[in-house]
Amino acid sequence: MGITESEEWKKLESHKNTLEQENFNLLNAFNTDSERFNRFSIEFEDIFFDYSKNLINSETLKLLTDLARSVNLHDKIEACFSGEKINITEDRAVLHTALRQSSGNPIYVSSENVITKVHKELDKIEEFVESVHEGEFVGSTGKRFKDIVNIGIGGSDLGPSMVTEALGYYSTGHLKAHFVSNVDGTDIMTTLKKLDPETTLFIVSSKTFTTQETMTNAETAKKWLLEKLPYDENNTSMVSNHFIAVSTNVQACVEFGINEDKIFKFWNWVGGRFSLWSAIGISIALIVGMKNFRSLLAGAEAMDNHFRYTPFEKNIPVIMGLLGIWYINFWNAETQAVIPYDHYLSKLPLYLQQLDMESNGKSVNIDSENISYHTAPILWGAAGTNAQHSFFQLIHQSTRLIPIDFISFANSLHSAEHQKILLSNFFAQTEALMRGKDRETVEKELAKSDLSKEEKNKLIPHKIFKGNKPTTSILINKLTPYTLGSLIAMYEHKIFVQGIIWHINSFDQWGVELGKQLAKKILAEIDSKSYIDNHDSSTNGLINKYIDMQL
Ligand code: G6Q
Repeated sequence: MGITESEEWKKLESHKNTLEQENFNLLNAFNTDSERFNRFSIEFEDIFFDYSKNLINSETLKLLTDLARSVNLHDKIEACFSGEKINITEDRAVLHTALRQSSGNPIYVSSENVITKVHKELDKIEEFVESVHEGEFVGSTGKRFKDIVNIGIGGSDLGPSMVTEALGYYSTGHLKAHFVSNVDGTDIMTTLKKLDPETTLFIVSSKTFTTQETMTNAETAKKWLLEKLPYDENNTSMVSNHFIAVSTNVQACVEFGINEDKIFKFWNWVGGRFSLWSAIGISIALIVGMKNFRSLLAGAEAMDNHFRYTPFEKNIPVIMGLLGIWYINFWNAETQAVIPYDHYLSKLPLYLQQLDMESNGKSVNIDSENISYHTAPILWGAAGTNAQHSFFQLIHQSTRLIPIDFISFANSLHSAEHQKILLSNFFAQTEALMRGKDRETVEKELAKSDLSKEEKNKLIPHKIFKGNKPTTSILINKLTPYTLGSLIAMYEHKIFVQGIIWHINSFDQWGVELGKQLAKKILAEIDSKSYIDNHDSSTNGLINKYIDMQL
């Protein structure tokens, strides 16, 4: 029996209909229940999670947690944490949580204790970071590194680039980070222009070390380096002094010219989009130092323990996941917005797009059957308050239902004066989205204007805000490596919860794999320089136009 036929699902459907028939209104819900805020908020360490401005009541929460129990969510969480091969289509364990486990308690995958490997690799990263910071490991001409360039894409780029930016305040000041991901030559060329080869360290980050974009960019960087630096007999020291790699494919790294001791490993039980906690995060460690990197891991570990051991009703990722299910499957919400009111977190929506949509953008369940219900939301967002001056119009006044996560920090890293203004916007928006503005208020506002009655009547509907728009507020004490670690892990687990309820494999990405194969065939055809006729007429026509257009 599929989830949509279950008793728990059906009860939620009829409960949603009841709420709709009763015209459930958030403002009324607050007015008639003085405990609503306390009932629907959770405090975990420095994170305050207020979900009281959502279209729910106590019955909703009960029915949603019943749904979670009906799919044995608790056992599924345990299976994941203990290293069961829950990524069934790739026959892999899913153990990004092991990457931040500080205790030595063993976790076995194919009878190997992964925790020993994780701790050993972390120590190796630490030693390397120190050797760069101390000026022991230097460029081939003996100069200290000033810039690092992470060459990677997708999971080997988005996490490190988001976190490096988010933790910019905590930079040790030794190095400046650059990220090159796109195969569009503009990305690497504009980056190289800013760099001095003598003081640049490239990090080739690729789980497979075969990804077209990454390998193309890495080769271009190597060529640039060899052209710019004084010639060395066999070029060995130049490549090995300026390139390190993070990969599961050691042999390919060696073939590229990277010294084996400068290859940082991770393992196939770490999914790309969950890999920032592994050596893929070496650029983070190089920028903020190992102490801060370990603190990032500790924050994530704290969230792991909260997720694993807290009853569903007080469990932030479980509640987040269930709220998403509620809106997507029962209220037909197509999208989910995430608005960080913190400039450092500007890239968070981009990062979460991959995490959520690549994990749960599926239409076949783990029994290999097609499913009829929607899964991952279309996730989008941008930093507040900038977003208020652009797409908030649609959130306030369009016909769409858009649940939003508002994220902010009580204490600024820079200016308390600015923070007050920022946070007053953060609070005002969720209140306004809930309250709306009724006809009476608009009429009062227009009372003193010179407009005629007819003109006023025409204008009034445009100025009315229906309100009753759901939001969740995540207010955190301060942006630190630790709280950021917790925040990211919180979203990882939210996605896990939803994947379990939807009965899908959140840990494969065949859609992305397809993209990796498709272009290769056409590249070979383009290289042949003759007209193409073996595709559909549009694809043939476009490729041939491109051949004609080449200067
Ligand atoms: C992430 C995806 C994908 C992957 C990139 C890069 O979960 O699998 O985004 O990270 O395609 O792959 P490589 O690290 O193998 O270069």
